[in-house]
Amino acid sequence: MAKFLHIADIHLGISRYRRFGTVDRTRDFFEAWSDCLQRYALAEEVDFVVIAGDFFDTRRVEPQAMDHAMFGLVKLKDAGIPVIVVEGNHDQREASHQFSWLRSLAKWGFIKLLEPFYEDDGTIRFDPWNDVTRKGSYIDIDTADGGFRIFGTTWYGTTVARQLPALVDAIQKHRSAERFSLMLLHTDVEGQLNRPIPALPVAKINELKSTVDYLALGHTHKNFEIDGWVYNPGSLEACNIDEYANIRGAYLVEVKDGKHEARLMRDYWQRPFVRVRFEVGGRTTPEELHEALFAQLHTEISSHDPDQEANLAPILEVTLTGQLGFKSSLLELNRLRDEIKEEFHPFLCIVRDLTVPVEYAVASGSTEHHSRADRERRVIESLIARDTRFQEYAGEMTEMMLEAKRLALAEEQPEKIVALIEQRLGAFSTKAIESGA
Ligand SMILES: [Mn+2]
Repeated sequence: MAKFLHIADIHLGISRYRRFGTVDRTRDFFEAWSDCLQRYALAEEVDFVVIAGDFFDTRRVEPQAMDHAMFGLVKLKDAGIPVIVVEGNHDQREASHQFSWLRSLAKWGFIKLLEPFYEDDGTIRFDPWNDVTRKGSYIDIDTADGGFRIFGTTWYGTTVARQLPALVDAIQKHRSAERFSLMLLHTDVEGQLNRPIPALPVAKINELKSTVDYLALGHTHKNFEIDGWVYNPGSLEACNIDEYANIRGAYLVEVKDGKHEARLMRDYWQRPFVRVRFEVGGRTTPEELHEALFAQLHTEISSHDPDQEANLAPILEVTLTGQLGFKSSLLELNRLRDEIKEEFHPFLCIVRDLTVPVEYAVASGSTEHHSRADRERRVIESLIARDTRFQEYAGEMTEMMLEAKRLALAEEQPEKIVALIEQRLGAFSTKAIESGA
């Protein structure tokens, strides 16, 4: 029986803006990567490891992130376990550059970076791995229990559906009936997301089915599996708070007589996460709220002993909901957070305020008759309308803010979001000038 490990979205060197505020979580991503390898690659003595994109969080890799990467790659090399990698959107080389850290790691013999090549007329070409140039689009791995042929791709973004037929053609030319075939692809898949961005339709993926035995996906930071041949493990660690709710892990895959069995392994180190919801309703003073909140925290969570291992300290997220019984300016969130930290010693404390201030009670109205999106729109619009400078454009500005939020959720570049806001604000001020305001 042959065995391999399929991981994706390791995000080593996670960049500052995703580090949960002031706390540096870079090391957490290293711990997850290192522990996962120890348990499921080295201890399991797999024949190879595949990484389906986003090994690094950024294409400009920081020294610390490279150090973290090499710690694992050296161990795998010493154990004779090949590592096959494709680029993701986070670590893709710049189009105008010949060099990338992934290419360098391939050149130095620590990974096999697979990528398609292109003829002068734009036709896609799959070349076999060349051990001298250390380049290739597909590679053969032979194990005591049969051979594998692994095909690599690159990040296509929203053009993936259009690129797929050419990829299918190119791969079909190199299919080997005797070998178990794997393809590595970094893409979102339709129906697996809860955000409105373009993704690859399942019908398109099925065009690969006759050529590929195991489609190893990356990109979506939650686990899913389609029809017993398409697998997405999810990110190894949570890149943001919302990902804690997702099931994520690493696939340990066994192959025998052309049949495979993939198991999602989740029992490796990850930063513990604790979520508490507190309903503020009815408390008419900050002191009352404080007392009730701490009473609830004491029943729901235990304090982390600061002398104990730091790796066990959780991220603690406290969400305040409901209608505030006093002015929102009296709710001192930073002080609340500091006091929770003092008392419970979490690794990081996040206080989310979803309360409706007493002075805006009208805006939310009878909440149960409206969808969440509806309420959000109404609350934002009424907040904007309170400022007489923007009153007239409250509707348009609300749309702009919701659009900016949507782009942020789709992980668009901050520059793009700023450009959108500038452009829309420009349109408002032009209108304001025309109307003599
Ligand atoms: Mn990713």
